[in-house]
Amino acid sequence: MTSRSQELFARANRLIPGGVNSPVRAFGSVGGDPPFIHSGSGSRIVDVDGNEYLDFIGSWGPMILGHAHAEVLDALGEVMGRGTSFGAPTEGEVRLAELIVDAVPSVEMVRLVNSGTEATMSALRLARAATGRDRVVKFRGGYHGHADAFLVQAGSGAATLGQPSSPGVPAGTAADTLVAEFNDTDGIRELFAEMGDAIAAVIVEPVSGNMGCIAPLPGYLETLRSVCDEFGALLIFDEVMTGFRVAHGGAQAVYRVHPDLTTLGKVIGGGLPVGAYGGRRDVMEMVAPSGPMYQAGTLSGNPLAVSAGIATLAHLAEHPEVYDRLDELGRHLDRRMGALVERHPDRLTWTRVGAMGGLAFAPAPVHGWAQVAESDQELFGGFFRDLLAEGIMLPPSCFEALFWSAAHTEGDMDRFADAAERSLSKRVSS
Ligand code: KE4
Repeated sequence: MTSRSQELFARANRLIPGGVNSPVRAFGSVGGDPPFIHSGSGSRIVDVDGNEYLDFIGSWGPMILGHAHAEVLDALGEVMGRGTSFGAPTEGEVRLAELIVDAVPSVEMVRLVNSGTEATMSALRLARAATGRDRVVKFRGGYHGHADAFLVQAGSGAATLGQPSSPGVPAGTAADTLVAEFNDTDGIRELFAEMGDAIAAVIVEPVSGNMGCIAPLPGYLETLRSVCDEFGALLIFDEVMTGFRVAHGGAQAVYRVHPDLTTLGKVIGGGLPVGAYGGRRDVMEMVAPSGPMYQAGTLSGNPLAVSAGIATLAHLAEHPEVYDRLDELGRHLDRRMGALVERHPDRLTWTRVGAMGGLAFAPAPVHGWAQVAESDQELFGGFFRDLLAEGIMLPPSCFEALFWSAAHTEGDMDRFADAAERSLSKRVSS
């Protein structure tokens, strides 16, 4: 019997490349057809055939309060009755900017855009404008959205396609993108010694969430800060994923290293399309119309989108205990995943920072792409399908992180861990 999802996927494939509007959703690296989702509530999503899933994608990070949170829905309802977009400044944009500036330690001024890609693309242009230099350093397996400059040795969906560098990126653009290894302090120092005077910026996910979940080694972020200071480059923390997720102030609050610019997305839109870039006032004032660096957007700061972001960030600001709860759930998962790794030490590694985690199908230690690239993708595919069959939706790629929300429970974590144990005991001879 063809399910409604399969019927929709067949229709979608005739109209939309790969049947999806973002590659990783197509289940390309895990096999099978993706269920089409009809609704979500709390930690659950339901597909168009009525199948319910315990959700660890959380829309790839935004749904930190859980799906269909009442305060977010109420905010949307209150705004949409007054119109959805004006192309003129609105009060909500100011409120969202205040919530971001109040929370993120290094952000003095912020510009709202529509996606994480727009945020990182704009931050890079700003760093180039501020320094008069062209080169940017990113890290193998780092993913910063799909702007040309970043699709060089990228992580996330680009990695699953086995082509971390995309066709269509001009050679000249790729030549200005230098690729280093995450957590390799000697490597970054050597790179700067060789060409530091030509480097406009280093862009880094302070916790790498697009090649699983990889934490910075002690002192690593401080090294990035010091080499940028020594050579006059800007340090950009891409906190699109970690912002408001690993802590209210993001990874920069956890590791106490302040970048010059920060990019944000996901949680700050509460599930609607909002991105942002911000940081030092002297740098941000170069952005048009206050300065010469041009960046614009028809729907930037859209009143409907910012209302969901305001509701989400206001809730997080008013209820700091949410982060204690997210961490409590994470510690519960640490205990269960730790026991799993102990049973299969040569096959698995578990890492968690705040409310994001990653089960790498590679032996510890996993500090960067070199180890992640050795992941057993076939084993992950079977593991993913086993859990899906038990009604647990993981991110459909071994190069992604898991996300949970304040709506998840210890029971949800146990359900995931129990299913993981069953799958691995079936698939891995210990
Ligand atoms: P968007 O353009 O997708 O809003 O944001 C791009 C981006 C930038 N920086 C970081 C650190 C990110 O993780 C992302 C997007 N993350 C992926 C998931 N790993 C989005 C999922 C998808 O591409 O469908």
